Amino acid sequence: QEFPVPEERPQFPGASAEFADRLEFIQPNVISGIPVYRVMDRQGHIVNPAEDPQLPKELVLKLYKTMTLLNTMDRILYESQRQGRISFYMTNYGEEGTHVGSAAALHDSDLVFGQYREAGVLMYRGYPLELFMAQCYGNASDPGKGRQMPVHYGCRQRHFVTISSPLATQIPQAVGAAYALKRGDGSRAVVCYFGEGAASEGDAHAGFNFAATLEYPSKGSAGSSQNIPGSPFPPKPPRIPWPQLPRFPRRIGHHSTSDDSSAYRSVDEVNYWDKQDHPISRLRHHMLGRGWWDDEQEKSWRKSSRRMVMEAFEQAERKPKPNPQLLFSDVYREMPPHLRRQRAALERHLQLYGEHYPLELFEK
Ligand SMILES: Cc1ncc(C[n+]2csc(CCOP(=O)(O)OP(=O)(O)O)c2C)c(N)n1
Repeated sequence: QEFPVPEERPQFPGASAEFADRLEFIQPNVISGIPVYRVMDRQGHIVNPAEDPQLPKELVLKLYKTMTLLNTMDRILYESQRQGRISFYMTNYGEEGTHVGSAAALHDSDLVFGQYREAGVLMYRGYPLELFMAQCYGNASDPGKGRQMPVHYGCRQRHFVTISSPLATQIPQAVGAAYALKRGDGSRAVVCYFGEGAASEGDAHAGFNFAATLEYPSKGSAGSSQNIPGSPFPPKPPRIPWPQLPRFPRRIGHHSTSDDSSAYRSVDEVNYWDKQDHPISRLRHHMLGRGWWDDEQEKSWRKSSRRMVMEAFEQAERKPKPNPQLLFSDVYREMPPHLRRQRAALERHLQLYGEHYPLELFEK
């Protein structure tokens, strides 16, 4: 590809890769690095008109609003953790585009298996800010009743399987679910997200093998400090078998609130992605260029989205925590004797020593 200005050349600090403006299968022995497919340049222009998906304005606005809302929610919740209001948090910075882009390619009934950094997919499906916040605060409105770490969202109605911490377990699970769906009427697809770190787990290889040998329509999406979407999923109609699709966003935030990523990657690299090639700014340029957005709308959306996030945040802070007895429910249909004993022991303990705990903050 020719570049009119040097700044437009591919700049992937720490890696060499060319841009490609067509999607095609590659032979690993004939190329030096995997080219990066892109439709839009940094200024928001469509590079090859033949590849323009011609998305309608309403959809583009929804993509943009979801990405920026996610960004705002991340900032508030990250700060909440730093202030000791919640125990832990993981931001989605830099990966917003892959979340909404992949979510928009799916049917809302397609099943999602995430890693832990895909809140944008759930947000795109309309998961309310109040429930994101309730989960992170582990309050009485949290559907998981406070029994999971923050960011371990799940929503049955939105077909988003609850996040589990052990890396890569979602991969064989997603493949198993895809097999079940294939044996059914085949009308739904499964998408599975994982990071390149998770892809080193044995579970990932087991999952890939089953997906390949049982011939699922499957798409893989790994996300990370270098992300690849990987998942059993075909895109919206017509459904085409789509194997692993690597995507290359950059995780701009630290891995989690327990991490300082400057210990293992350069700050310059992260700044480059944040300041020069951010998916949000690229889409904003595109919308401005099309006359679909202006500075006034940007200002008012920033203000109103921040207000929405702050309202949900204040509401989550005010809510009590779930009743501690709920700690023991929902794992088994019938509570086994050892859990009954533990629950009774907790009750006795709180009767005797309850004054030493902030029980007034919990639901009775
Ligand atoms: C089986 C297992 N080992 C280790 C961990 C601790 N751990 C949590 S996230 C993580 C890094 C995963 O990296 P990657 O998949 O690239 O995703 P990223 O967080 O960079 O987006 C590790 C080692 C874990 N959760 N599970």
